[in-house]
Order: sequence, then structure tokens, then C-alpha cells
Amino acid sequence: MLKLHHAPNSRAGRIVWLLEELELPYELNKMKFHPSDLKSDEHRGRHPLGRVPVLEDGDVMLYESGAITEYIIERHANGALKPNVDDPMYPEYLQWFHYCEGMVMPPVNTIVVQTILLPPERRNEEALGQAQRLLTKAVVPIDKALEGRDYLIGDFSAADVMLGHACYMSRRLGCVGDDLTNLQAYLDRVEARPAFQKGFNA
Ligand SMILES: N[C@@H](CCC(=O)N[C@@H](CS)C(=O)NCC(=O)O)C(=O)O
Repeated sequence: MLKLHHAPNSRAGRIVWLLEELELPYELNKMKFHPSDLKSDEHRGRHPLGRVPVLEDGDVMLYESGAITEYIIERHANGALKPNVDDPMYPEYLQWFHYCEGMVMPPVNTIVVQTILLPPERRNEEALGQAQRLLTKAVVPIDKALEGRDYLIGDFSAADVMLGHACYMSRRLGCVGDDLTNLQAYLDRVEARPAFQKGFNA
């Protein structure tokens, strides 16, 4: 059975969300979001940086949420939640799937570090402001792409699992403007999905 190494309030929720959407059986190793669990020798044996998510599937041990998502879809779900390569939406699917960790999550990470993880005396206002401005700009093209669509490529896909979660984080961090009405409505749809709720309450 697939085993997901997990910590609450993290990207590991994306993988729970995906597994729930696909109705696949899985086991959760619930760790604390704390160095005592994530930086333990045992977990560093799974991920050299002591991060989550990590997926275990028999002899396979895999980290990086995007790689795990693709692996599950291809090896365990016959390519579900993904358009075929000759589908007109395939290029956009790829773009939004990778826009998540490539463009949106870097400023999200900086904001979380500068507002939550660092003690107040080590925080840097300039780094925080720069990340907030970048993130606020990075979500604008997503709002445009959602014009007339319920999900990023029309139908719900794994790109929504990746980028939908990143946008959910961006909204919680106050970087999705009220004027981005397509993105605001999309996030309400995403958050209402039962599998999303299971993913982030695991
Ligand atoms: N690009 C990686 C990022 C993994 C990552 O940074 N995970 C965070 C949780 S969202 C983590 O484990 N942080 C713990 C730490 O930095 O100590 C992915 O998409 O899986």
C-alpha cells in the first residue's frame, strides 16, 4: 500500500487531497511539523533535507510534491486527472502544474519564514515586502486564465491540486486581491471539494 510521510499544514496535504480525489487506499505516517520528527535520522533517511511530503511505495521512496503527484497518477491511476499529450489543454496543464513550485511557492516560503518561522529579531522587512509584491503579481495571470473556466484547464486536474493549493496559501497570506474575482471564486470551489477538506484536515 502507498505510504505517505506527512506533517500537518504542509504541502503533504496536496498528496492526501490527490489520493482522496483518486479514491486510492493509503497509509499515513503522521509526524509533527517540528525538527524532532522532520530532522530525525529516521526521516532524513527518507528525505535528506528532512522535509515532507515523502511517498513510499514498496522499494520506491520519492520526495517533491510534483514528482509524487505525477508518479501516483501514472503508476496508480492510469493517467487520471491529466490530459493526454495531444489534448489542446496539455501545454497549459504543464505550465500551471509547474508554475506552482516554480513561481508561486518561492515567495510563499519567504513570507512564511519572515512572518511565522523566524523569531521577530531575525525578520527582514525588505525581504518580506519584496516577496509579498512578487506573490501579489504572480497570481494575476492565474486569475486571467480562469476567465470562463471552473478549473485551470476547464475540467479539474492535477494542476489544480498543485497550483490550487499554492493559491489557497497565497490567499491565506493576504496576497490574492479582492479584484481577482475569477481566482477568488475558483478558490471557493477548490476549498469546497470534500477531498480538499480531507487533505488539509489529515
Ligand atoms: N519543493 C518541495 C518542498 C518541500 C518542503 O519544503 N516542504 C516543507 C513543508 S510544506 C517542509 O517539509 N518544511 C520543513 C522544514 O523546512 O524543516 C515539494 O514540493 O515537495
